[in-house]
Amino acid sequence: VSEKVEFAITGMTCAACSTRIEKGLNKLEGVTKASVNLALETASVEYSPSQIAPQDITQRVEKLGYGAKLKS
Ligand code: 9UX
Repeated sequence: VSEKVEFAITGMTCAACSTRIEKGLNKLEGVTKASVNLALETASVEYSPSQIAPQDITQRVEKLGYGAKLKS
């Protein structure tokens, strides 16, 4: 089973920021696909709910130094 969520991301200034976040999220156990859109300031993440929760993803983004807010 896989779920898809979108986050609003703040604090990205250059393309390397979005790449950093993408790599960081794709490394998380339970994340099957993460893609970050710099222009739209969004991250779209597919994950497996039995392994990880959206809050863990938010936390990871914050740990990388950016802001993340779950879009409902
Ligand atoms: Mo670009 Mo982002 O030099 O953390 S990587 S601003």
